[in-house]
Amino acid sequence: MDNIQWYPGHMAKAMRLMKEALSQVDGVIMVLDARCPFACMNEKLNEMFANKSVLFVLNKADLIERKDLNAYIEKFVKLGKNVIALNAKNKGDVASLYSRIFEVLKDKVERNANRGYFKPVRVMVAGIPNTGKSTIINALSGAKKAQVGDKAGVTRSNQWIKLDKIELLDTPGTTPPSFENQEMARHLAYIGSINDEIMDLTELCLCFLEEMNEKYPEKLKERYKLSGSSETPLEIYEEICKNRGFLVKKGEYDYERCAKAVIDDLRSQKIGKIAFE
Ligand SMILES: Nc1nc2c(ncn2[C@@H]2O[C@H](COP(=O)(O)OP(=O)(O)OP(=O)(O)O)[C@@H](O)[C@H]2O)c(=O)[nH]1
Ligand SMILES: [Mg+2]
Repeated sequence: MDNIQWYPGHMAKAMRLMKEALSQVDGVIMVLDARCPFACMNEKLNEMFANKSVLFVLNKADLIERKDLNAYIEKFVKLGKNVIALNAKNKGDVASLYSRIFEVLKDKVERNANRGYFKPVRVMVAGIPNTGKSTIINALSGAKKAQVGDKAGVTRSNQWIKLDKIELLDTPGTTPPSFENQEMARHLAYIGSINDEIMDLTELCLCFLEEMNEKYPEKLKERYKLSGSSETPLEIYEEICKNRGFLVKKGEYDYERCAKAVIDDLRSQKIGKIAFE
């Protein structure tokens, strides 16, 4: 498929405003999607936070198998990173995240305590679009203070959310100015971190079916009642069109409608738990 490239003006601006806010924060929570955490690593953000304490959150941990999650966690630990897995919709997980933030920022918390007056710890929440930054902030604060939505680019400006002991800065999701690794870019597209409108969804669907057919053929077969006779990704694509009745007219497949349905199934977890890396 064509190269994926997405760096709209609001992101360049968001990066600039994040850089400006950096001097006001004690540390950073970098929110990654657990299904493809390395694709979610925006090197521009990592560079920006080089001198800050960073806690990497593998969010949406409920969407992959435990063994895959453990393997990813191990990789981050080996790289010497602070890491925690999270299902932002699980209260116990959110409580663990809250304690972990204070653990990672222990020095800052102690320094604040020694000032003689109370100063909350201030944390920037950053990451590529749609990873669940705003959801995590709402979960930590116990209220719907930040806007959330299942598409890229919901948060459009920095917003401070103040809790008793901690202040969280919600930021807009940002991608790198260019994607050097197109396979990783496709993974971001699958999980809804790239605006669907800039891509050809039929090409994306074909790539997804190819990858699924290699990594999770059984899940694909089960979801779409495949006969097993289709071999190429295109044959599988057309069998899904046929099985689901996605036709423009008799004998002519509606590839577009099928692509939307398949991508929707993936994002609404109807195909099951998938680890892309
Ligand atoms: N299954 C699952 N879904 C989650 C989790 N966390 C967030 N979501 C969903 O992910 C979608 C995106 O959440 P947001 O909080 O808006 O993501 P964001 O990172 O703030 O996105 P931008 O503001 O666009 O950068 C929403 O539909 C959330 O309900 C999680 O741990 N598990
Ligand atoms: Mg947001």
